[in-house]
Amino acid sequence: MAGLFISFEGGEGVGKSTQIARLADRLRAQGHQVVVTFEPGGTELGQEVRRILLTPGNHVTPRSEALLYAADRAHHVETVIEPALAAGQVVLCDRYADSTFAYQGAGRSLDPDDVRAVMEFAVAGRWPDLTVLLDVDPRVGLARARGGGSGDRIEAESLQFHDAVRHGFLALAAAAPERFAVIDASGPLDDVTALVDEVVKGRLR
Ligand code: Z5A
Repeated sequence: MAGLFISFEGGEGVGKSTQIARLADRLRAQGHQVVVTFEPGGTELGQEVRRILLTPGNHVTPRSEALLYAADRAHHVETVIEPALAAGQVVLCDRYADSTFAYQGAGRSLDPDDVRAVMEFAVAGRWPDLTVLLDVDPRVGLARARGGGSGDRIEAESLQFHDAVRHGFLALAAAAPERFAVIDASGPLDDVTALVDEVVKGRLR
């Protein structure tokens, strides 16, 4: 029995965690077994990597940043995602490899071929069945995510960086329309939830 792997992507404050929690409740009520997880930090090892990656003031070079996200992901895929899928569960993952393409590739301007090579190694063939891209102007998303604070090491990047990340995500979606569903997440929470419901319904077995 094969499970279903759904990743949620987008810039800061687009509403991924909120929508994942709502979707998990709905799927469980329908009788599905659901695993909710996230990157970076979905494992004990990943929590240590997350602290290095997101602590404000840490100096992390772009290539080492990409490799740290990849290390977190390789361990997460092998110890959390694959076992859940093998048990026939629905995995809802808050960020996955597309975040590295968008943030380290488009945002930090690393060579896309280098990022792809590292990602292929990290995910070991496991790509999501569906990627829900929640799209919002970074000005709106950052205001939601920061809630008045200055944010973590990545949130604190310039608006230009976050714009590049957004366009990176949209380019990924345009290149793989069979995997991506792009949702306008600028509206009220319930409207976004209805849109997420619609795309997920079509993929449930
Ligand atoms: N990163 C990377 O560079 N490379 C990688 O490979 C990976 C990640 C995997 C992880 O941060 C950071 O790592 C991230 C990218 C980078 N950048 N940063 N910083 P994180 O795990 O701490 O956080 P995040 O993934 O960026 O999520 P987030 O910013 O916390 O937001 P969210 O999960 O998308 O949104 P939310 O928590 O559901 O909602 C945020 C607030 O907005 C909350 O108060 C909601 O009630 C509100 N909200 C949500 N939706 C709406 C709507 N529709 N209307 C109004 N208000 C809303």
